[in-house]
Amino acid sequence: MLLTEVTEEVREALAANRPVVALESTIIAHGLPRPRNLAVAAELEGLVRSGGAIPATIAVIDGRIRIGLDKLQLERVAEDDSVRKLGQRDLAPALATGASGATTVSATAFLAARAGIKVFATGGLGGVHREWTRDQDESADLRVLASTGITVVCAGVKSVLDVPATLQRLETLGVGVVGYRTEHFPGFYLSSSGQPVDWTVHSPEGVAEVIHAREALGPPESALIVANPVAESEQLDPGLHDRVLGEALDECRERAITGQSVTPFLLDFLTRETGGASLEANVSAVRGNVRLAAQIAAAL
Ligand code: PSU
Ligand code: MN
Repeated sequence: MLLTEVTEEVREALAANRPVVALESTIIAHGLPRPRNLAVAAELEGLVRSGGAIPATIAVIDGRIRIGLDKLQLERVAEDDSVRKLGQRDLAPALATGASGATTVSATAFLAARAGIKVFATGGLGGVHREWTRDQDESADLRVLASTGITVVCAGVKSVLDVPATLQRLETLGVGVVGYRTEHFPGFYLSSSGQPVDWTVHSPEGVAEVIHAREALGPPESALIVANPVAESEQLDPGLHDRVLGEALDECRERAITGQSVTPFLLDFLTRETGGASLEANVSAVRGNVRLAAQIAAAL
């Protein structure tokens, strides 16, 4: 692929049909505070390895797509202020201008699928924002997941969003959703969003069966979301969540924050105003997703 560098380790694993898990980089650059972000990024790669798979963290560095990052590149993503947030539509201008950027779910899913990676882990997906009847804001994650045959392990969609509206959009777009050991769609920081899921699987092998059945129907044209809740013992206190999220949404509106800045602003506000509790719930959710993604990749 033009302008793409795949690390030798990832290339060899893919060629030998060994398990590989793609990881996004926006969560590192724009979703978690420094210096914790770099520690988490390294920890996540370690979790993929202990699960018997090869991690492929994806980013754009100096105008080149990187599938798999070395230590210095991971540090760049975590620490360099000039690292932008790149959705799928931003890839071409970033490559053409030699920019560096962290890839969101949309850009990561797109690049991972093109590289032949079948499983991808993140925290919470983007989706339809609250008050979308007034301010239209729907993450590009949804459109790309509608047209990319990859499996995404996540703790649902970020709870700052309109979860029922996002689930409706996923249905319309033909994106598969299965709950992992749950009958409820997870709520990112919370174990449950309160919304039901239609399908539940109980093991990594069970998810692999769903993936094989999808492939038997023809090359998958849309994504499969494996919705994996954060453990109840590690979730954010639901009362605290609702109160601080209300304040965060008010502040976002008052300061007229829009577009790509909304999600990082809300996540950062929650981290500060919950005294770091939302950050711990976020990290716990991502850890669980990365572990499960490695097991699914191995089961395939
Ligand atoms: N999950 C996290 N933290 C994050 C994100 C996901 O735990 O920061 C990022 C993902 O990269 C996702 C993006 O694609 O937030 C959504 O941003 P937006 O709403 O602007 O599309
Ligand atoms: Mn958005």
